[in-house]
Amino acid sequence: MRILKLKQIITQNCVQKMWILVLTLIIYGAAKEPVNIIFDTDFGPDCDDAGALAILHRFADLGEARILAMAISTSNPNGPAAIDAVNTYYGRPDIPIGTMEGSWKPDSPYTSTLADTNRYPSDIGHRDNVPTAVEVYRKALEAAPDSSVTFVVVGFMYNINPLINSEPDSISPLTGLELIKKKVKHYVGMDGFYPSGPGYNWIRSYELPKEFLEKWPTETLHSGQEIGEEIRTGGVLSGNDSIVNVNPVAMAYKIYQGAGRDRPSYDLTAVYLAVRGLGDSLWTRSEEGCNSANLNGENTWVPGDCGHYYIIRNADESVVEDTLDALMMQKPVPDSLKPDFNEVWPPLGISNKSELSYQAPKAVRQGRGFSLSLYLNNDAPVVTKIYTTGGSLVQTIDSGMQQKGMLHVTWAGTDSYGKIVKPGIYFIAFHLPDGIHMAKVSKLR
Ligand SMILES: [Ca+2]
Ligand SMILES: [Ca+2]
Repeated sequence: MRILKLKQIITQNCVQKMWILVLTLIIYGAAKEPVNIIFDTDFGPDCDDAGALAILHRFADLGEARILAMAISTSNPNGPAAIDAVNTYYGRPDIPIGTMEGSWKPDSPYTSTLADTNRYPSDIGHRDNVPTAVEVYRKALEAAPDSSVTFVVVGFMYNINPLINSEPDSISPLTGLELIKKKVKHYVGMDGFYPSGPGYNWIRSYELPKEFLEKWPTETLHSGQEIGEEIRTGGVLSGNDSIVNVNPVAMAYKIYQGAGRDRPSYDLTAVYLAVRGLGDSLWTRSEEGCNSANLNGENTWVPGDCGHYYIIRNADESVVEDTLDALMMQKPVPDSLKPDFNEVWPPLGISNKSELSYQAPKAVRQGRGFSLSLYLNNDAPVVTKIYTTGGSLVQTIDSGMQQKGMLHVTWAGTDSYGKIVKPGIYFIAFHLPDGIHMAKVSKLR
C-alpha cells in the first residue's frame, strides 16, 4: 500500500474559466471492512508505543482501521495528554482515552514534552481529568457491533483484568467478561516470550497474566518480545527536525532513543497484526496452543486447543522494518479526505499486496478529467470504476487485458452519459485479479 499525495495547482486563463485543481490520490491495497480497534498502551516507559499509535492512525487514514477507544496502563500524569497530542496530530482529537486506577510507573522521559500544549495541541491535561480505562472500555464495547472488536494490548495488564472482572453498571447490564464475549472478536497482545520465557510486559504485570489467560474468552494472538526485538524502526522519523517539530511521535523517538536512531518495534508488530492480520507474507503463526503463566508473569506455550497462537516472522527483518517505517513516515491525511465510514461503499475486494511491492500511481490533469497511471506487476485484465462518495457508480472503463508494466487509464471527468461531473471527491476503483485498489480524487474549483 502506498499513499501518493499529488498536489497540482494549475492555473489556466482561458476563454471560460480559471481552474485550480488539487488532486489527491490515495491508493488502497486493502479495501475491506475496517477493523474496530481498542488500543491499550503503557505509553511512556518506551517510545515504541508512540510508533504503534502512529501506525494505528495510518491504518485509520487508509480505511483499514476504525479506532474506538484507548487507555494507558500506567499512572503517568501526562500520559493521557501525550496520547491525545498524537491523536490530535493525526486529526482525531476526540478518541476516548482512559487511565489505569492505582499507581504504576508514573515517569517517562518524553510524555511531558508531548503533553506540552505550547509544542503540540491537546486538550486533556492531567490524568485526573480522564475516566478509568474500565469505564472507557465498557462504553466502547457496549456501543460496538457484536463480535466486531479487536483488542490490542501493548503494555501491562492493569486495565485488562479489571475490565474482565468489572460488574454490571449504568453503562451495561453485562459483566466485563460477558461484554467481552459478546463484542470482542480477537485479542492481539505484545506480551510474553514464545514459546516460553519471561516477557517484560507480563513479568511486570506479575500475577495478572495467569488470570487473564485463564479467563479471556476469545482467540488470542501473541507477538512476543522476541519478535519486536529484532525489528528496528523509527530513526528515519526522528532524524529529521522538520518532522520532529510538528510530529509528537517523532519527538518521542528523538527524546527516548536519540535523533536518527532506531528502536525495537515491539508494539508496532502487534498493531500491524491486529489490523492486517496474517494476509501478507511478513508473518505466520504457530499451531494452536495453550498459553499459561505463573505468578511471576512468565509464560509457557504448549500445543493444545485453547485458541492461543504466537507469531513467527516470515520475511527478512529489513522488509518488515521498511514496511513499518513507511507507515510511520506518512503524514496525516487531511480531514476532508479521511475515510467516511458512513458512506455506502460498493462491494470491494481484498488485496494483500505488500506496502513495498506497489508502485505509486500518478495522476495528471487532462482536460476536464484525469489520466491515471498504475504499475501492473503482471499481465492482467483491468476494469476501472468511478464512484461518487455516496457509492453511486458514475462511469465504468473497461481496458481489457493489459500487459505488465505501466498502465494509463483516462477518465474524461464524465458520467456514463458523457456529461461532465461536478467538482468534488470521486473514488476510482481499479479492479485487478488480486483485488480492488481504491483511489480518491479530489477536484476543487
Ligand atoms: Ca482531545
Ligand atoms: Ca508498550
